[in-house]
Amino acid sequence: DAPITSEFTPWPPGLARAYRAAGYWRGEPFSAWLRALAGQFGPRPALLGHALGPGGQPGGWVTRTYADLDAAASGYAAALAARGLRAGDRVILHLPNSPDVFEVLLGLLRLGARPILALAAHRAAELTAFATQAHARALITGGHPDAQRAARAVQTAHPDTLVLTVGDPDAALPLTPADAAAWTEPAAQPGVSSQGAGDVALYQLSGGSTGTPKLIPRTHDDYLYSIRASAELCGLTPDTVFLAALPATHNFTLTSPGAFGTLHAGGTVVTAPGPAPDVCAALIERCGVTHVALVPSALLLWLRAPQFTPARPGSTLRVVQVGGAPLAPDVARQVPQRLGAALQQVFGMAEGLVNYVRPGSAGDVTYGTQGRPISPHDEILIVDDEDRPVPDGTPGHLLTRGPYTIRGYFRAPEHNARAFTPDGYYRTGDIVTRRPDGHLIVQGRHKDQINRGGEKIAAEEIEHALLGHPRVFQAALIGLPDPWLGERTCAVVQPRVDPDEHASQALPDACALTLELRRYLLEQGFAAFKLPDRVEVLPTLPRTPFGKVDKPALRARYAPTPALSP
Ligand code: J2J
Repeated sequence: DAPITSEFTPWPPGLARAYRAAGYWRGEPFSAWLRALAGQFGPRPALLGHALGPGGQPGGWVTRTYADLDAAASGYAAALAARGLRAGDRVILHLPNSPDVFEVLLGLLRLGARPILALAAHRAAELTAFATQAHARALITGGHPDAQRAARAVQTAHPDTLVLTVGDPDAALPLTPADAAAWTEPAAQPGVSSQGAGDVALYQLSGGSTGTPKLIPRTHDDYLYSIRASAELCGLTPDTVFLAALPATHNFTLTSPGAFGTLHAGGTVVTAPGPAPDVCAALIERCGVTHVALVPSALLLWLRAPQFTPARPGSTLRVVQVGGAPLAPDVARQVPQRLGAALQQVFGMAEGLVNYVRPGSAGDVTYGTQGRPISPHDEILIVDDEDRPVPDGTPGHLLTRGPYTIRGYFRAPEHNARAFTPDGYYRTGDIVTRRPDGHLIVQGRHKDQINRGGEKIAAEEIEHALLGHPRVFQAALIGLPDPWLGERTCAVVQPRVDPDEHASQALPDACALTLELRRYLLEQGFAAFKLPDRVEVLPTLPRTPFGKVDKPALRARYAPTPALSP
């Protein structure tokens, strides 16, 4: 096992004091936050949706009030404690969208265990990597056969990791909430808080650009600040009904302002299994949904769906938030007319910084920018390749630090040295311009990551995996423009040549290799969204003068010519 190096990089004490003095960090952990919400909004509906059922299939429709949710959190905390889990334990949370996700998540937070927020699409490769890095004590998953298979693979690699299954009473270790009364808050020791709000509450996941996915430690103080400030900035109220259609534990869906922001305002969260327009249209009508968060690829589907276009008279939908990937201004402009709701652009990242277009902004801001930071204490630098600030309007690298942006990834000292400046700015990897009024426009990316419809793929992770295939000598994963997803992936492979057979050997057929490599990556346990959409074969990969694979050259070679693109 790797030695424990740096688990958490704190903010400098002077800044931490300033963030407390400004009222951003309130010293309140999630458990107390939930207790206060239950006191304030007790009988109001907090969660609606299909519970998780046996086999990972949707179970019965449930309505949970704030009081129910608080009780469920205590019940899960007690049940987890009965399984031997303790405050500080890291636990992988791997559940499909359902009210259960939030109940279990809040139960873990009440216990003081630290959830690692896996995506439901993750499989054995990702879950095992999290378990390995974090020495996870447990994996909480659903009964779907794919999830159970992935869980067994995690357990094979880490026999000590407990697998607990939600929604499936026949599972080996089913997880159901105990009686809330079974939970007693750990006695506060004088001078020591059992759950300091400055401690790590949970781990978000980085979209990443390296071979192993990085964990993002978020504290109670910093995460709750971003949630509260987001809810206020977006004007959420107890009448807000938020549809969680994207993966529930993704930073956008959970906190911008998302499900937690909605709970903070006393509103109602409705869970959808995914963003499919037919299912979501039915939920909007059934539950009176007012707000939804979408990635651009999902928005494109909604804009063309007969359920939404033309906009329904009397529809309750008021705000469609779009973020996670670039949104073309001409698509943005279609939202009010076609969906009958306002557009709000959101440009955020699990590492922290979130930018919003403020509600009611002028058209050029609403449709043509990705907003400005939440906090007056968010520091923004836009710099050239030598870290020198560029003037407004000139594209540059976006660097940021502030009251809810991390100072370091979990146990990744070498990567941290590259991903942060010596004075603590996070290098986002995004290329942006700033308007004189402070609004940011995302222009591109300077990180070896592919944004496939909002789902982030670290090229290196898949390149490494492909090298394990017997026919692959070198591999480069690139993104190519796609009208629906924004980008799709292409693996360019330099095949392994048998030295006995000489160079006269024909190159393998790209079509056959596509199927073979996709199957191989599935067998290796990668999430389906990471499988290359296309595979190309070259006798040698082009190199830069420094010997790195020349990805711009590969993109130019395989991208559709502009005249042919839609
Ligand atoms: C272009 N690129 C964007 C946007 C994110 C709110 C919203 C999104 C995320 C998210 C999030 C973009 N236009 N509007 O965590 O709280 C790309 C950038 C960014 C990366 C972060 C939130 N909004 N992006 O997408 O951690 O490249 O968070 O650095 O998944 O997505 O990805 P992620």
